[in-house]
Amino acid sequence: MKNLKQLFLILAILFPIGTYINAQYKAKGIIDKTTSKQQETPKTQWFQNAKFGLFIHWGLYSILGGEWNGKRYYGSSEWIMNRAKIPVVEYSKLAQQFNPVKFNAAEWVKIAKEAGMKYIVITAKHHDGFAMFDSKVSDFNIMHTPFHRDPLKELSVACQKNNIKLGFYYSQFLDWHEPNGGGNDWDFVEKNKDYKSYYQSKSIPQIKELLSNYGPLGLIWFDMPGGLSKEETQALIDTARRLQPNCLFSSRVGHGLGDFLDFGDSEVPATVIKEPWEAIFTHNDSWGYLKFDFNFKTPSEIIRLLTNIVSKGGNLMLNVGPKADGTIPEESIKCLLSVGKWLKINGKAIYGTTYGPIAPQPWGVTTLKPDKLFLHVMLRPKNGDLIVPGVNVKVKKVWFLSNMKSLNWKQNQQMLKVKLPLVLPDDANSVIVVEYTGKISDSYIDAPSVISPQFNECNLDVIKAKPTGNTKIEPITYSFYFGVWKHTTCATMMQSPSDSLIYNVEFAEPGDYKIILEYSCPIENSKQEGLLQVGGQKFYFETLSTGNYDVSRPLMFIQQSVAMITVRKAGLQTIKISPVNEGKELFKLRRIIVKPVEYKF
Ligand code: H79
Repeated sequence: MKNLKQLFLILAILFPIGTYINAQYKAKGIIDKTTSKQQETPKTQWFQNAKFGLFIHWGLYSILGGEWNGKRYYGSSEWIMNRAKIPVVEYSKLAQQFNPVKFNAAEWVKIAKEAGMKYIVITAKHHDGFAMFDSKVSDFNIMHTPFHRDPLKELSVACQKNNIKLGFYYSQFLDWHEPNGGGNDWDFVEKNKDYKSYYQSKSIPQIKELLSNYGPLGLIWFDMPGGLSKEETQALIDTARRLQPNCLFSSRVGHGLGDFLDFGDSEVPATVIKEPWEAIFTHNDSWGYLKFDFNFKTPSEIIRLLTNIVSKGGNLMLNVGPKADGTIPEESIKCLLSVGKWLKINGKAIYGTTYGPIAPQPWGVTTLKPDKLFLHVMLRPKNGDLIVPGVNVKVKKVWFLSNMKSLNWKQNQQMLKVKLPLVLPDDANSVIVVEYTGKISDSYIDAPSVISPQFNECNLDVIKAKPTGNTKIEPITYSFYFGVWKHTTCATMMQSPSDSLIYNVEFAEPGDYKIILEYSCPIENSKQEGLLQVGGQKFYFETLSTGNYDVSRPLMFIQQSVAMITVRKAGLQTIKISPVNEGKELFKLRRIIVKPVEYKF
């Protein structure tokens, strides 16, 4: 029963997202919805230009930091009440301890601003039901703590002063504190619950308070829909719109409604998306403060994550989990400020741009403004020749954004070659500006992946391949720690020799290359035979097991080297993968890695 309920919840949140992406992948391999929505709804304009926001998970769970009765709960710390099945009476007592005396709204906003973030979204009420604001609807709120201040009010003042948009996270259905709220089956009996009455008596009135008492809001970040029909959800949105017509609502309001798309937690869709969207990531693994979670991303990782998201047309909202004393973990502050330093220099290539019109290259990705193409160089080709295909406009000038230094370049039809210096200005991402005249088209966005010996390895994500037979290319979600989701896109369902995956690739230079498959394969599917074909050569291999996965065990990947080839002529080539025999799913293939092999004779 418990497992069933878990499954239901997972499906509730993941299915609509998965189906949405799948349908789009099938359509074209790229998500290409009309851009007219942007013109019809210019109220999303600020959001689409903003690119980088700060997410803050802060609540009573921050006091526990993942520890209850001496036990450490690894995973998302804001779920501790659910995980440890803490009774409402016990959990409510935490309110008597909540006193974040070091909280300083101006300081938080200053950090966000210096990080180059344009909006802040903070948890007004998470699933534990505790309101982090002055609520007349329920006493289970921050005014009934020793702190006795409204941090959301203080943040709204600081944000307005600093021209930062403010948004509130509000969990509209789950509420472990309330007999009629979703999710708490350890204090309350599920079948006795009246979700509608919960919406009427707490959820909707609190949303109204948030929209009425904190000045103009950028957005409400709804999470975990449930309990309402499409019509009822629309009615909720209409009510909210009457209070603040310009406030945006996240797609997790449910039923495909909302003003911008959010995918899964920590998910970046595999392709460009042309309508407003946002990826949410947390700085370490947990959303709320977790004492023993030190898996913080480095500034360089954040810069690259942000760049990749922006090159697909989206925003990154990066989360931090402040402690119960009101301070943001030092690791997060240092990282945010470093990213901000990079953005101060390179922000022109991020803010106000649109998705990159050129297929991702081994060196990096692109973003675009009407007269400028930005090359985000994350890896330097060994010979210093940066090759940019698909430049179907007239190039005027090429220079480094960081130091304005002009670069030597040549354009041969649609191929631009830029000569790079020996050392790039920035290890994480050196931005090159290509000034052009004309109108660049994105005809090269789906171009074949380039394999070049100028890079130690070239990644061929499966999204770039064509599935045949029953092969599917689909996003896969799995759990890392409890409540910590990971997402990837894999080729699946390859069960017979006619289910194949075909890559069109372009070898930039002749040479020798090693081909590696990165895949996941449960024990019972392992030891099946697969075949990789390239340039008329056949390479057989047997699959290895990476273990089974489920809601509590992560999907693991292995890299298996299966082929060694000699490419005699630069140009297009196909790589085909298929099962040798009829059987179970061969594997879940995430990508092919091609490594140049250098022989010294
Ligand atoms: O606020 C953060 C998370 O707490 C929240 N979204 C981000 C921004 C979130 N709430 N729920 N979920 C994400 C997805 C929950 C999935 C579940 Fe489960 C699957 C709930 C029950 C089954 C994870 C796995 C939690 C318990 C088992």
